[in-house]
Amino acid sequence: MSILADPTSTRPTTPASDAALAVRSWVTSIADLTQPDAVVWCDGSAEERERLTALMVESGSLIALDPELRPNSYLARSDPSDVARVEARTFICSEREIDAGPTNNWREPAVMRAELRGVFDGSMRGRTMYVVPFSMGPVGGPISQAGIQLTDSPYAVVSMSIMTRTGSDVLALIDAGAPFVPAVHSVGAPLSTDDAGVKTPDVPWPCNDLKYIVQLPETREIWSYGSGYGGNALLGKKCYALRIASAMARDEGWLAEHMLIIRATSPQGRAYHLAAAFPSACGKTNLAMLRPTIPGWTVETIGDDIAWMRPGPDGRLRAINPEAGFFGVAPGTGHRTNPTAIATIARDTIFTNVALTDDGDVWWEGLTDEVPEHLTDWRGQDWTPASGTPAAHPNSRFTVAADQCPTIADSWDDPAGVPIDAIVFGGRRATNVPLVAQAYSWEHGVFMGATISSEQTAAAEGTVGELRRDPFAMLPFCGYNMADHWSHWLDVGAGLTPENRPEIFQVNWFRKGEDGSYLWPGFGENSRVVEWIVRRAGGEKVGAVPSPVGLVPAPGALDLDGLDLPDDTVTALFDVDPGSWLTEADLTEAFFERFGDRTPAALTDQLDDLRARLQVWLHP
Ligand code: SAT
Ligand code: MN
Repeated sequence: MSILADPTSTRPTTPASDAALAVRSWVTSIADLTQPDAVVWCDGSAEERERLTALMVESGSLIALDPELRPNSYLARSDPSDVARVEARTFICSEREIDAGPTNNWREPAVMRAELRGVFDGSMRGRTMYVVPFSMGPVGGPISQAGIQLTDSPYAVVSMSIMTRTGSDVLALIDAGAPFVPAVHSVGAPLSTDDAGVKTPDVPWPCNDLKYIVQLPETREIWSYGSGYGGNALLGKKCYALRIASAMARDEGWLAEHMLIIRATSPQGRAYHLAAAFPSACGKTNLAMLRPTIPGWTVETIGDDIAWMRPGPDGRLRAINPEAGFFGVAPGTGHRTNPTAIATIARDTIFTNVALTDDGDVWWEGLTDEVPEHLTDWRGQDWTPASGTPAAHPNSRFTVAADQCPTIADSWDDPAGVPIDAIVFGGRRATNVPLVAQAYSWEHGVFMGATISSEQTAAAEGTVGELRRDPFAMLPFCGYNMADHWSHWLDVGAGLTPENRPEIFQVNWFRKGEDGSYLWPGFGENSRVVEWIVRRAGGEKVGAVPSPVGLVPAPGALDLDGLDLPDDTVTALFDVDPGSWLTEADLTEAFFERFGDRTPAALTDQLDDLRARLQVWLHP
């Protein structure tokens, strides 16, 4: 096999620079290791996407949906064993274990490299290796970064072309010397050839029971083996934009975060930008596509999953969405809960592991109130409402270009990013955490981010049981020691002047009353909270009063017009029970102790301050 002899190669045969030669020799070395039949350099064009899509339809990897109902859209069904990220097989391989920290799986780089050599040896035999140059963020932008994914999965190529900016312009940048992250991906299912030269038939979704999702943060490398799915295979997303980028950001003074970005514009025409981190299943995509219920406000989408933030030339923290598409969870996305998402996926969308309707469209639980009489479920089997199993896999997804979103902001792909006014941390808490609170300081805000949690047990009765901690909503995504991530946040804040430093807030849409029902209506009504947040962050005259856990809206400061919330519900939404919070403080202390002396003193000081405020609240 020779790269030069490959007839489909679009790569110039005479590299123009040392950088181009280095790229070529790296690609050759991986081809020598993995032994593909051919190497194809991808140019990111529409023709290329059509060609690969047609190839996958022909091979049975994609099912074309009815073009009248869902133009240019496809359904992929994964192997039933390959349906989600595999955290137990995700490794952070820093030289020293302490630098990966207690929340990551660590392996010594040399040991992991030897293991990877073994599994990648011949892993692409019988397949084509695609070379996919990609940019996270607008190509060549000041906050953007490049990568090259090598993969034997056409599904990964097409998905990467939706989720990132791919193609020849990125390769030109890399050839000119721009640094790039090398990312090698194989589904780990080589095709053998018999003595007569006949290849064993392929399956629609090749993968391997053995999986490796490996990040080497110090040498900025990604190796992924055995899975074709989502965050395991689309290496620009969690592997690069969070795990590798968080390590780059630590070294270079910026932030790579698991955050949505929105722009909220007031009736007076003032625009504010907000970045927000939530653990999964807390309505992140819904907030990114919020339809405000309060008159005169608009909310526009900039990103739904990842934010890269860097102090800009103007001294403000400027954020980009490094992705170019949405890889959203389908179940629960419906005409009632998120009509914007529904409009986004009306065409040109790849669906994975959703159900197929008899007329050639897609369906999942929560799409419509009415359940179809008959479907083909995500495994390809007949399904009726009596089947007793979900028709769509709970982690089934849509992959769609961001610019198809009707609420996408015109500034969403501004290479310079948008100036961030407010940073928000949320969790799913039935108790304790008020609907919204503003941090007293940047350090207090970092404390809020470091202690994000959801109740593990049924806590509706008003007890704080075990708290599942998900600091900064980065638990599976931080490419280095989580406690160092907190120190880094403290440093970034210290480097911003007070007038340029975003205000930090904590929200909780999920507080429950004594009867176990939600106190706050959520969804579009969250715009009321967004209004209070951005007006506070904008330094406008909107009231706040102190509580032990932060500044909460003064009576009347949160617009509740037309909501019909009883007074005692509003009181319950903001109730701070000192006894229960002191118990929570003990849990936080134990959590911080897991990180030993890496926990920054500023955060243990914040815990002391919180306890002191609670004592005053208890004994005024
Ligand atoms: O599979 S992804 O990592 O891309 C999405 C997710 O798990 O949140
Ligand atoms: Mn995510």
